[in-house]
Amino acid sequence: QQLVTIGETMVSFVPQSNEPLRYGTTLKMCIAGAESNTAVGIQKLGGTASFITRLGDDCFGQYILRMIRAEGVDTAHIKFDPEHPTGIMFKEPLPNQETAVHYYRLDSAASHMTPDDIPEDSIKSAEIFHFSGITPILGKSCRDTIYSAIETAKSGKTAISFDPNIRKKLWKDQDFTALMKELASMSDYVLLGLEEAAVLYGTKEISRIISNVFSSSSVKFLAVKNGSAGAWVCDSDHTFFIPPVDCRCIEPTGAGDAFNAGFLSGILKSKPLEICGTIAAVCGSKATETPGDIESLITERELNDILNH
Ligand code: KDG
Repeated sequence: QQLVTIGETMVSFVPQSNEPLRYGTTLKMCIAGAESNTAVGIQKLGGTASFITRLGDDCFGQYILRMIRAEGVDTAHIKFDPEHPTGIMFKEPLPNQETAVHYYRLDSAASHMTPDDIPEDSIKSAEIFHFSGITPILGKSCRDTIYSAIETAKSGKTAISFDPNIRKKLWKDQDFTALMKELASMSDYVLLGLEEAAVLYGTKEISRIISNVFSSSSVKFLAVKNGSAGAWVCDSDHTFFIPPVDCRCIEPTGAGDAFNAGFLSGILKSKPLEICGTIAAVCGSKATETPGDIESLITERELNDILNH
């Protein structure tokens, strides 16, 4: 596969109206998970992706497997854990067009992943190993799993792609800033939000973010995402501002993962850096047009139609 990624996928219950959950709004069953979102995004853009996780041996785990496999993602290395449940989450609309997330994922199957769950060959044979900062904070065994996958990627020719995906709700009272910075410094591609850059590097000034991130010699490309205000894509010598793309935003969760899928699919097709940024911006903006995370990830044909008009 071109891209391999490891993470937790949850069943996500998505409200069908703007009512707060405490009034018993109708919910639709969807899937959510930063890494599986990106894997599905790559696959829809004509690439090949493999997703590694543990699911509970329950109806939710079976649903997630069906959903991911239906998109063509390689699921051969997904394991079912008979002892722990599949994580679930609920989205709740907030008055200011933002979304609150309620997690029920403590002690989930995915949080019990271990380095033994990761087939070395599939990491070594991939062009890119992508992960987010969510997985290594799910627990010690998940952290070990990610470090082991990084080591395997580094022992081969697999590029490492990292998005810190900071979820303060999961950080609770722990500070994972140092861990996130270390993981970024070990990566080839660092894809992060402007707000996340401010948390990690104490600045929102793009030139200072660039000098912080590129102080590690392993980093080759950086993307800084700023939602509806656009993005920057950089290598150590060039910075391109990528203007925002028009969309009819309904719910923004997952836009960053879609941006990553677009960016990495451009890299996989050896496109110039600025074009990778443009593809990423189109994918990210279009991903906001449905309430779920993956339903509005665009296909290669849709991308080409947008780029050509
Ligand atoms: O990036 C979107 C993710 O945040 C969402 O799909 C859920 O992965 C998720 C998480 O752990 O919050």
